[in-house]
Amino acid sequence: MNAPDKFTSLLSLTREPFPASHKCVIPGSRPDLFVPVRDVQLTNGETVSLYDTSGPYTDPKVEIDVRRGLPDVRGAWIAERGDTESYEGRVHHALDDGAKNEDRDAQRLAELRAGASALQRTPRRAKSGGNVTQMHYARRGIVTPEMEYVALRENGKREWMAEYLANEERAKRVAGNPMGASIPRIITPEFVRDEVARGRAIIPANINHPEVEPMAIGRNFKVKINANIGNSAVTSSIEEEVEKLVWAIRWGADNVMDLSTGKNIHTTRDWIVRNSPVPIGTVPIYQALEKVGGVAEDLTWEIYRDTLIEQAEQGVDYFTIHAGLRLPFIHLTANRMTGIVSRGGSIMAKWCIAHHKESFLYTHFEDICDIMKAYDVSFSLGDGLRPGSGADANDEAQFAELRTLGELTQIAWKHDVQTMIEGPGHVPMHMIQSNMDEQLRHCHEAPFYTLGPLTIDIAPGYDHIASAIGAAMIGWAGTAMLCYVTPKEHLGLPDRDDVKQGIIAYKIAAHAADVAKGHPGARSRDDALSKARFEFRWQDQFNLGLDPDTAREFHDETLPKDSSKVAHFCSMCGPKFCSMKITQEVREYAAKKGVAEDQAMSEGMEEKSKEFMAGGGEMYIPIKAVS
Ligand code: IRN
Ligand code: FE2
Repeated sequence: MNAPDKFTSLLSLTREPFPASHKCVIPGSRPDLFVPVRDVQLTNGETVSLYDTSGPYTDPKVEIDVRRGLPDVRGAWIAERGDTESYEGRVHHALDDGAKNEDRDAQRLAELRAGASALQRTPRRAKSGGNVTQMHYARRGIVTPEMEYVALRENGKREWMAEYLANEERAKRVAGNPMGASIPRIITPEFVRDEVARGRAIIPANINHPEVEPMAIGRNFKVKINANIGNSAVTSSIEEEVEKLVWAIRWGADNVMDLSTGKNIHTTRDWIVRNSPVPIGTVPIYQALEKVGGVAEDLTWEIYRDTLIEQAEQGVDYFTIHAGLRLPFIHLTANRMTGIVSRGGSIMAKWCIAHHKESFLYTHFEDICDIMKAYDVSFSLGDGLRPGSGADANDEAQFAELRTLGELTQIAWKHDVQTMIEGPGHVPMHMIQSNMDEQLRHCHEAPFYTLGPLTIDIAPGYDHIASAIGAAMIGWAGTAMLCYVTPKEHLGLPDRDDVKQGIIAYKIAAHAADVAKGHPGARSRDDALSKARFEFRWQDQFNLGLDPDTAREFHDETLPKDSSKVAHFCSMCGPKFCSMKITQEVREYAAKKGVAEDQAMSEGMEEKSKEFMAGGGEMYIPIKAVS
């Protein structure tokens, strides 16, 4: 069978390792537990280890065949717990979804089937009536390998264990964080267990997704970001969706949600889950709606329940479920500027109104919990009533739903089902803090996961920026995961470049929050980069950045020569007016003359002023003069 060339070439492009980087591992307490990190080799001999979400894709030593899927990370851990069984799932029957499409040519269908069946795994579930959630283990005092993995990953240091043992005191929580977070200096497996047990963090890791590299979402951990991908009826192919996944995690997406609608939903998801080292989330109501031909009123609990099971068998790690949107809340949106903007929310509102009945997601919530705990799928309780404009922010509809999500959290926790809470949306800056306050008040510290929020509504084409501002603020306030927004938000489907722009904007927001929250190790990357910048180690400056390619390209634009990559100036100020260069000269001057730095500064400035006047007194140096 011919592999589509376009895909192969795209994928090899994305597998390019980062410059001056290689994948290394932090070994854990057992031989099959090691956490990958990206080591950046600096020109001064130092190495900086970075948290890495890209899985094996950036490791040229690993052979990857997307038609077979990634190797297992945690298959043995799941098996040795002895509490699951494999069974004949629904995966096979669902393969034909969308097969009736007239426009599908036979060869293509055969190819898809062949690909999908190679990828299919026999599903597992908890042995009858059992519970296999990380929360269930945590609450019984069990530290799972997944929890240890998370601890190693959050610390990001090889020597953490030695450091921990040498000074156990330091592992205690640090007080005094301005936003009330309590991140310990050293994150231990026991700390992770405790956070999961009390519901303050989740580890989304379906037992049918053994390929996942475990990660945690919680406010005492690094702030995470989610990228949405997904085909719609008209646009992309399955291969392109896998490519988008690989591309998204390359730039740092911690989680990816597959929001596919239209044809081949099931098969697309098989490809994505089997090839994903990051947790995958979905909104199952989208597929359920496809099954009833797009007519919301025709949805039933049974169709929805079967869809949950089908996706749980495939290995989806968390489900957005809009169960807090209740019939009595719908009228609260009547006078809104922008009504109901959530896709899932509007589907459920339509169903409730058509039948004048309470939402089946709400009435069957405990039945849903039973499915979640049999596979360890986490709840992402949807915000169907989030505001779609600044004008609607923090209104009664939004908060009535939020309070209901709090109620549902307690029901989920009764079943030991891991839960996070989705939040807005569009919220002006001065109203952001109260969103976090209300969430903490009503949702019992379950992790908050927000979409932005967009701080203003006048930036179509730039909503990744409008929303990253809000995301940084709410991340600092304690939100655990930020759902990215791309420049195409409100306008169209994001392409490859939009996905990257959205992710980088959100990495900025998340990292800004980590630095402000004092997450151990967050600032060290900033420090390493600043040092490189001050010492004119250009390559190191590029390579430590979030996007080395763009940094290098921008520098090349004005100073293309290789020699300028070691030059002690840049094209902004030119060789004579570089503030950093001057500071270094002042320091040298002070050392040489044995005078204090501020005295040297004024003497040095005087000299510089003479030099400046002698040079013609021009503020801007023509590019030619410096290249
Ligand atoms: C995140 C926070 N609030 C909403 N989200 C994301 O929006 C959610 O995780 C999913 O990716 C998408 C669901 O959109 P609808 O169906 O609520 O519009
Ligand atoms: Fe919006």
